[in-house]
Amino acid sequence: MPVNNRDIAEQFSRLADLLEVEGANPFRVRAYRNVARTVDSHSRGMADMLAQGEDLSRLPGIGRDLAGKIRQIIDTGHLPLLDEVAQRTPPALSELMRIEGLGPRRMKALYEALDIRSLADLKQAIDAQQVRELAGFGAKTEAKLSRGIERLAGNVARTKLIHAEQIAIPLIAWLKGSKGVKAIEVAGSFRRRQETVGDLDILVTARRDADVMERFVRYDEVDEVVSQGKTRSTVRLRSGLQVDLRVVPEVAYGAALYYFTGSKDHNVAVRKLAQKKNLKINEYGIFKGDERVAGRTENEVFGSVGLPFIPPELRENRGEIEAASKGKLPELVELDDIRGDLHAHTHATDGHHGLEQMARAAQALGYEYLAISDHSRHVSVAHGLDRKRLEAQIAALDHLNDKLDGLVLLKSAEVDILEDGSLDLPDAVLKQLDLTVCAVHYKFDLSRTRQTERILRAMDNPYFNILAHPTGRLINERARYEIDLEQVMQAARGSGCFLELNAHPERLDLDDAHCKRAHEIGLKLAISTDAHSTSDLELMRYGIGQARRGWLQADDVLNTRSLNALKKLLRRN
Ligand code: DGT
Ligand code: CA
Ligand code: CA
Repeated sequence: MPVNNRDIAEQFSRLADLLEVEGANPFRVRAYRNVARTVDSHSRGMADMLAQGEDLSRLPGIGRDLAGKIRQIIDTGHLPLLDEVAQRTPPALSELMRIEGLGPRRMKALYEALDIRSLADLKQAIDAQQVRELAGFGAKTEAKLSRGIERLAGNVARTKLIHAEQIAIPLIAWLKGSKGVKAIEVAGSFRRRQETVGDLDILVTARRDADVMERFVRYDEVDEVVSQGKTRSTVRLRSGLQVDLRVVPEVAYGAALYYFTGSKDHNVAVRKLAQKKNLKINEYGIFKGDERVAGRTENEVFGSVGLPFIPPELRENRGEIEAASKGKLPELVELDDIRGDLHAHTHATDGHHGLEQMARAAQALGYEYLAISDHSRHVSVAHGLDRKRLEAQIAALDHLNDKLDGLVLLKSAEVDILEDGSLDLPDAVLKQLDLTVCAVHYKFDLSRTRQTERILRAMDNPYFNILAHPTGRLINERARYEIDLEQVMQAARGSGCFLELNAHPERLDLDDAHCKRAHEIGLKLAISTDAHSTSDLELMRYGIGQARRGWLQADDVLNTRSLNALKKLLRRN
């Protein structure tokens, strides 16, 4: 991997930090910081420039000596001076310096006032509330350092996509309020619709005189401005989510959008393709030699390497580049393809709304059908349905269906799969339903073999249709239970059962890789919201995002079918 400008800049700013803690000459410290800034914001890669025989010492603020140091980094990946300085700094100090929010000045104060020499020292001082007492610190800084330590340890959960979206939408609206903003888009894992995101990567094109950067750092939710520059700034919001904003020229917008959408693995693979054509792809454009040959749109980027547009959700280097080059990209399922929802609750069990309200919400979405699938008894929700109550609901559904226009409410139930693999309602009532949604809600800790057998056994019941949230995971909260999903998927396909892709953003269960596997073996999935309220029905789009990441086409998805076709598919022989 060629060394990029960001890596070079990071080494110089680390060097500056360490020297500052040592109390080195402030001019020298500033000189290194300047190099970091110059390199980071330079529009061309230092490595490329060197390769083309250009003289780096002609860059502003970079003399012979500094140009030589840049060359060392490019040649060896290391800056010997940094290694040397890091060696004589107490090792814990240079580790501590990696904590976000802990700059050299604060580091020095902690070192001198509280003799903090290690992460453990710092944690202890924070717990004892000593840090907030230091001049220039305060409780807020103390809390920030505490978060920084967690983040360093990798303990901070990634942000669920839905939360990231709730944060991104008002932020984008705020940025659009800046005069001179033209295009604006969130790239990164957010655009790829990954179930969680590490940070937000926002790209903007703007008129020269736009004040978008100033506006960004002034945003009400900003907790800390991590860095601010003309073309790139980073802030940490109160929620803890970090946001990068980059202002890019219009001629390079497509290249930047492409680059920062990632994923990194995908980018690397496409860059290799480009190299074979003697082209260079980076965030500034597509270059033939020194000439920018493309980069205004993403289509131009793909076109230049002879590929069709690859949807962001597929850009994970999981075969999409090969598929694209053979003209075999899947035609991914879209929200518009969805004709109904096969998993929803009412206040008969743990939902918030009644049958009619749910029906009206489904009509508003233009659905042809909505399955009402309230819980059976075993699950620990209040008032799980027994046979008698379910039969009463069935009667109510018949009655309501007579009145409804355009929408059919399907009779269903979310039936517990008991520990021995039997279902929680008698066949005599199950056979009155249009479909069952069957699920594991307890005994998550069975061995893999027993959990798998439990589910296989449940699928032997002729009234079993769809396995709901097949792994039981809750994102960031509960790991999946042990289960041989491959075996379960094969068995489902063999016996006319289906698996659910639960669209709820806390679940997204199946995950993308398992969706892709289902697609490969020809097992159809239901994308279902598991709605507990009318507004939950709108969570479908998260399921669609995950389905697209899993290469699913409309054909792979049960609920893209007309009611008649669906009923045929649900009939097991
Ligand atoms: P995240 O934030 O962890 O959920 O994941 P991403 O994919 O948003 O990653 P992030 O924010 O670190 O970077 C955004 C995109 O920028 C990433 O998807 C690809 C691109 N990128 C970042 N670093 C590199 C790199 O070293 N090489 C290449 N080729 N691309 C990179
Ligand atoms: Ca990101
Ligand atoms: Ca980022």
